[in-house]
Amino acid sequence: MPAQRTFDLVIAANRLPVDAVTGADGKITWRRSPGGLVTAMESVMHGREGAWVGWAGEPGKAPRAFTQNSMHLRPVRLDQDDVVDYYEGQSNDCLWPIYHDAIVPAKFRRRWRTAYERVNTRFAEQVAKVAAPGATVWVHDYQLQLVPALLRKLRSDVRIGWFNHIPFPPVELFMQMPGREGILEGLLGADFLGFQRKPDAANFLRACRGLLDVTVRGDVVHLPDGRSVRASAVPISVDYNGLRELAGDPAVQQRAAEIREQLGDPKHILLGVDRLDYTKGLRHRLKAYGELLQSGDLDPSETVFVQVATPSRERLAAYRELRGQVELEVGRINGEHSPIGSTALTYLHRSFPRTEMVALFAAADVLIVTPLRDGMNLVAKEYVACHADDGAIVLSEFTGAADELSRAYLCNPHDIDKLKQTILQAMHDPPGEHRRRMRSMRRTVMTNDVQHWAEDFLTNLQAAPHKPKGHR
Ligand code: ADQ
Repeated sequence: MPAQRTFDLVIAANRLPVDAVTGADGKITWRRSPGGLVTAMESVMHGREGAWVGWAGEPGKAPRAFTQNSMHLRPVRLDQDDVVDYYEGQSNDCLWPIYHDAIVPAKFRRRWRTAYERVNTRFAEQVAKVAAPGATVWVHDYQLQLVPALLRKLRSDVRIGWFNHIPFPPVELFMQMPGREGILEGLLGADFLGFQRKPDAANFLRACRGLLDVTVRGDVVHLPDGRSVRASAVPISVDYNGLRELAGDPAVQQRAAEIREQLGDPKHILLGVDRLDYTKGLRHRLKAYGELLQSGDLDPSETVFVQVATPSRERLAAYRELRGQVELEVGRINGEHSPIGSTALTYLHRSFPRTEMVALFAAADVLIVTPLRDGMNLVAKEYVACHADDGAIVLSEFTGAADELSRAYLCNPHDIDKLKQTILQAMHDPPGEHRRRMRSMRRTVMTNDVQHWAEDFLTNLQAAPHKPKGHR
């Protein structure tokens, strides 16, 4: 048997960065998934031997390992039971709601926890096989919180970092979770833990102090075995240059003009882009828009609202229910307010190619982002990258993005009256005000782009448990 190839940098994430495409002849090829994470990883992989360990997206036997764009991709097997219990159950019906303020109640099942441990062990074993001596391992997100400690047991020589793409909950909520200490201990197998916002890191440190026999000093957890783990904020961002280039492409600009025309050349285009998830505040947004039409503050012959709602987790009851509620409300708004021959609200429940998304961003006058809780929200940063001096963002205070994009029109989506006022202000402020706000936000996204984020994370990981020199 040939010796196993090993790599200096290993990424572990629930999903591989590629999607399987079955051709007419039944042959499977792999297409790079769109999105910032893949771009960021490509930039840090540059000139390094890198591997990515993750699920290929279909239950059953895992495809063989393969290389794509000089990255070694190693699929992890998930059986149907694993998909139901580890992925849909523990990850998305327990951890996801607890980590998002319990907007819907979390469910706790012992079977799900067992599956979570089983699948995390499988990930750790695969990483241990492909990591070179002394390799850097970067584990992603809430699905893999046990991997750091499991991996450390197998490979004490590697340097382990973990990044949480979603919020980390306040300790009062975190405490509800059966097996809560196990999660903290799992994470503390890492050398460095990265969070989207400072309050997320603070919540994690508080949970460690309250629930474990450890000492916490500043942002470092000191363990009884002498190891120390640092937890800090490293906010994720978008591929600013890539998006700018696309937005400047004449074909994309032409498409943006076409979109405006197809929408009837309205005075104002409002846009929402979200996964259809209860954390994103879609119902609050639709309520505000419906009331603005009802009161006559918005005229549907002058204003249209485009809501892109990407299908998401449709096997879970909470998501099916939300879809029903949203679609009922869309129908009601259009039934009551659409002029003959056009719609007050264009609802698009599907995925779009990157170029179409950029054209939509470019065409929209106001982006409306109203999550009740969101780790970061990349859509807001993407919109900034796609606009030169025009445009405006209504942005929920409960997103990670609000920390950096403080010149957006910030709002509390629970306060429908204020949300309505904020939408109107964002629409009607003079161009000079839009320009000042967008310029300031553009500078922020340009300097803190996704490549910067990835480098920042790895610098923190190398220096841990110390702060890198000259670091904030
Ligand atoms: P998400 O909850 O998925 O991410 P977000 O950050 O907004 O949320 O990213 C969504 C991405 O999907 C964006 O790049 C967007 O352009 C794209 N997208 C959305 N709808 C689409 C459609 N219909 N067609 C094509 N593309 C579409 C999680 C956390 C966030 C955190 C990110 C990254 O919940 O808080 O910002 O990870 O860490």
